[in-house]
Amino acid sequence: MAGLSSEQVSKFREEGFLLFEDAFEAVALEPLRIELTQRIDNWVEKGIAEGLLSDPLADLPFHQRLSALAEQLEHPEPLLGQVHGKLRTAAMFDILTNPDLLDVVESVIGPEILAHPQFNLRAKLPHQDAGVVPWHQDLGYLEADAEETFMVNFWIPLVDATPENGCMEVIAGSHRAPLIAHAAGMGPAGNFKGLEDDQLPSGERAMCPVRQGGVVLLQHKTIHRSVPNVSDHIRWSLDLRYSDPRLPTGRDEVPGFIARSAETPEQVCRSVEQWQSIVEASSTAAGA
Ligand SMILES: O=C(O)CCC(=O)C(=O)O
Repeated sequence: MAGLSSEQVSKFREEGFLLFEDAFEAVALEPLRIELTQRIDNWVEKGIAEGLLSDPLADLPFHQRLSALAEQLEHPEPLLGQVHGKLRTAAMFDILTNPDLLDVVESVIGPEILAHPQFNLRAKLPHQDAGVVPWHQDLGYLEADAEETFMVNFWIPLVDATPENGCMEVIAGSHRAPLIAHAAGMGPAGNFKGLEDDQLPSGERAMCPVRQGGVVLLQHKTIHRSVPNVSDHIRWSLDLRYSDPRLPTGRDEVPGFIARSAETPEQVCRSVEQWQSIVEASSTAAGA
């Protein structure tokens, strides 16, 4: 197991975040990019047939095509919705169970690992307020019973992330704060929960540019935000979380899946189909 060195684990525990370049092989992101391109192609084919679009812009690169397509559309939301949020697909499953990432988690919380139900794919379009996430703790988006659950949160760029294209910014040491009350209607578009300036603790504000294959590690009480994307391209990213399966996730209504376990290896989820059926079984049980 590679994972983090003991110095990196101490730094992560002490500062509440860690910038870790070359955490995994950047090529591992390629199947997801292919899957996303396929989803965009499928929607565009339908959009052209329905007269919503005229040009598929198929020659544009991954980091430019989606925003150029969105500009052609009167209502881009259905297209953007195809490549946003909680995609339970084969490529997403492969990233969530990437052994290099799980080794990082194991070096912090040990070998019992739940892929947490809260995860996101984000296409942060240039010059759009709606993608700018204000200062918050991830715990502010979860039930408070997860306050004592140590989470290892990965922020993973699918294109090199920079202050210009909207990378993450973190307040060092802010993970020592308790859960702070988050207000609705925050961020430049008023579409996120977040913290007011006078609620922010002092502490160094660290901008976190990171290349593909690198990650920003956060804890669930670490205060962080993403800055505006003022570049000419899309800042694609994933945010994934892991915790101990025996502890509350703060998302009781949606299950995660066991990604690694020394104690109960037979319970490890082995395929995207199994992941999908865990989620379906839980929503059927909730509706019963
Ligand atoms: O990717 C972003 O812009 C924000 C991500 C974030 O705040 C999070 O993962 O909690």
